[in-house]
Amino acid sequence: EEQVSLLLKSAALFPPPHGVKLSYGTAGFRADASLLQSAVFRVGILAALRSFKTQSVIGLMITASHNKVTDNGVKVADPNGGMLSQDWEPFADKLVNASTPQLLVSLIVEFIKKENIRLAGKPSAEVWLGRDTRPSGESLIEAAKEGINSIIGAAVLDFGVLTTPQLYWMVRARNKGWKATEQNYFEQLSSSFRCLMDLTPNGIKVNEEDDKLIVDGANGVGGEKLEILNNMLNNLAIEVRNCGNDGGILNEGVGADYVQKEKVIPRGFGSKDVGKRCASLDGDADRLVYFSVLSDLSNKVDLVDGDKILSLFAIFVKEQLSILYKGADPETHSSYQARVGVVQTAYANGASTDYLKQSGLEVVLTPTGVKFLHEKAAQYDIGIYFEANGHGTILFSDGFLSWLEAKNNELASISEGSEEQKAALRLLAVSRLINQAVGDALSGLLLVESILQYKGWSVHKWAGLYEDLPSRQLKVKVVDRTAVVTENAETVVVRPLEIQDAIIAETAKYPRGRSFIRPSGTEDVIRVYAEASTQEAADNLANSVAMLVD
Ligand code: NG1
Ligand code: ZN
Repeated sequence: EEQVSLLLKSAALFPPPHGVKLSYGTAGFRADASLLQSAVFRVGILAALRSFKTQSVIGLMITASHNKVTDNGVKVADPNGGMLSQDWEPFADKLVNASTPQLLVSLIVEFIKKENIRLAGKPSAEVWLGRDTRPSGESLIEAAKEGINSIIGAAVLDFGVLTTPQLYWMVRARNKGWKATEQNYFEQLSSSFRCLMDLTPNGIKVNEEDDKLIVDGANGVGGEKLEILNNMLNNLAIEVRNCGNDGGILNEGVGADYVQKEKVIPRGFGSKDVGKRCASLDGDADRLVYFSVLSDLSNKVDLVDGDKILSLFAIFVKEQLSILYKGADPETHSSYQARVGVVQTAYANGASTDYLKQSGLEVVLTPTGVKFLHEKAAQYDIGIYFEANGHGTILFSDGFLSWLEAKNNELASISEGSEEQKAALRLLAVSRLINQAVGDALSGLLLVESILQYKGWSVHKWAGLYEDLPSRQLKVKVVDRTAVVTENAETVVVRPLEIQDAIIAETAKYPRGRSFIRPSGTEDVIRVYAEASTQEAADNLANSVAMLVD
């Protein structure tokens, strides 16, 4: 009774905007920030219920990532630091689109019954909040708090400005009973990075001025957090630009999405940077790409995208495993054949998939969206996933990690300091450095840097692992993006009926041609992707496929 009237009262303060239908897409709810007060309030309620249901801390993040500064969004982190369980997404949609407080409350009552959620008076639910640097974030956080506080017994902790991966990392750590503050996050990243650097072969020089890494912070949260991390490291030289404190606008002409899609240098970079190793973060620092500035004054970059970061990680992991196994005497040793899986989406450059397969790795495709990649990667002992846009991480299974710990102890007693033991230590350090909750630009960057050191590679050497096939992405505005339905990890259109045959016919005209379309999960558009052996061919193919969509 008390609960119902509290909900009715607070819901009346957050009327949903007229004529707007939101859906929990690839990355939560996203829209122009002015449309989101009601949605965020209601997601606050959902997060509190989720916390009661799971009896764990739940995260709620206010961000629209790489989208423009006037947009915002909200997404929920489950107890393990992953995305909200997919079976709650339909409830999220219904909740956010309910037109009146009465309807909202009846949906909640019905759902609580169906899910058998037991609300309790004393604080027994807890939601942790974070936001990126968008100005609209402050009032949206207040809306989230109102939502959480309208469920009796739910507590809220506001951490202010964080990167998405920081909040998700903290939620996961908290629920595992580990140290879970932002400071703990920085300490774990810096100490495991130091450990990896200490294990690099002798003779590799670090910290030289001309070997400095230059990072574009997208004028968002990532730059300021990277500065903090940087101050805790003494074996890496980083210069951060586009921190957002010099009037630059979030994601405008800067950031990982811009650099990856346009393949041009971000603001603040120029001819002085030719040949240097550069990296770019996105607005909430869960994406990372590397690049180097070309010398031809064209503003173009040599892009090292998520696929190449994935390739670097995958060959490193494979190499360490083979060092580890080399010493294993099959008679006496517990040999554990770790299953290594590499997970990509249809956006992965075809040349990367070929390269990975030729390197003897098992590659699988999933639909776009971190939740799908993450879920698939979690099925392996070591699952490495990346989207071409730079979002990804490496997941280690609990079983493999305990085997590795034991192996390391065994090696320490029989062959302390051997190559095998170093390989075990490196893999353990990677598992602590790389964010196990979600793709994380900061931890990804430190892992890239340590692997480049280990191998003694320049960014050019790395970029040359394979040559990307030229590609083109387009978007076509449509009235109803759900009219397009796909299958086979989005590589095949099944509705509208005729389109797939037409795409196949177009693609067949181009050597190494490949093309697919899919409805975006974050914008009202159909996305078109094409690749082919030349840029002109990729452009033409993309254009003619886009024409089929209209
Ligand atoms: P949509 O709008 O569903 O294509 C985009 C990215 C995803 C993912 C999400 C979440 C592309 C082609 N798509 O999703 O990979 O990062 O945003 O931010 O880059
Ligand atoms: Zn992001």
